Amino acid sequence: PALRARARRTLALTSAQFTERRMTAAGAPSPSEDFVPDRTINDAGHREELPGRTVRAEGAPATGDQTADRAYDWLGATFDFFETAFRRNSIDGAGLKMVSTVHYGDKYDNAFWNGEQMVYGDGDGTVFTDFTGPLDVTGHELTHGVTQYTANLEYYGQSGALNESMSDVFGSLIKQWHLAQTADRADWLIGQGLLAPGVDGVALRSMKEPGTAYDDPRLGKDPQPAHMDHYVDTHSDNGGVHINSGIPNHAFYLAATGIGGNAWEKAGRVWYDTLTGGSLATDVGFAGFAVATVQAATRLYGAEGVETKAVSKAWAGVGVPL
Ligand code: ASN
Ligand code: ZN
Repeated sequence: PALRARARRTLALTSAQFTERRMTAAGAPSPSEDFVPDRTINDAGHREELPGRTVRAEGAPATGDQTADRAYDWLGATFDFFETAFRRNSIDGAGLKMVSTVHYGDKYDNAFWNGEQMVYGDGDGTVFTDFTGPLDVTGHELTHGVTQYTANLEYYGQSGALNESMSDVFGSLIKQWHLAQTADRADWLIGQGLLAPGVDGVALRSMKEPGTAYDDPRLGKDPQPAHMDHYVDTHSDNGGVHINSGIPNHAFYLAATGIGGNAWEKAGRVWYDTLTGGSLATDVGFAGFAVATVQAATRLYGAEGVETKAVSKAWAGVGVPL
């Protein structure tokens, strides 16, 4: 634990972040203790049974299985991100144990949050590689947990697409934070490195240019719209949750790049406050969510703040009315 705390100190708040923290948390006692993750990595041994056999508990040495050890490291990075950026203590904000199962199923082509834990397939090796590979995939799945404990966005239609978008937004922010990339330098891809060699594509999704991540006979073409003019009305995929998430994803990209700097500091704070602030209905649509982000930005930066204006402009840019 001592080693771990020291290591995490190297990612301590910048003085600007610290000042902002003190201002936003004025009156509240300044937190004196670090939060500590409690991770468990299980191995399903290529069967579809959960939770599988525990191969690494918190603080235990590396297993030697790159997949299990990556899952452990990416859970740690995601935990550290939520702590550092938003002073959130784990998925539920109250130190929830983080459980993951790796080697789930036979050539299983997905990763998911099942309401209690994260689960990773190995990929079939021809279309997808190991789902523990990209940090933002872990960030995406873990953020489904954060959403479940906060706005609990219903997983259908627009609220479902917002649920998906929250996972992409914070998944991307975790990667940007880990790489110390500003909004203009980030690739804004989700799952870069997950497509196997030979697949015609760069990632699962692009927040910068939704609809351009892949175009391959085995996968089809990336179906994501970047604007309400191209909203996809469908009953499949829970009413297009992984499709229409391109619209709020692109709105976040526009807000973050419009503001500039580190995306997690301002745009990320606005989205985080919106997600966790308790004002959203579980079946909120894009328009209701957009209004809530402008309200959150107004509380943080004022109605005339450049940040608030960038948020409003971002929603206009994807055709969502305020
Ligand atoms: N990887 C997908 C996701 O988290 C799995 C799913 O659709 N349940 O959205
Ligand atoms: Zn998801």
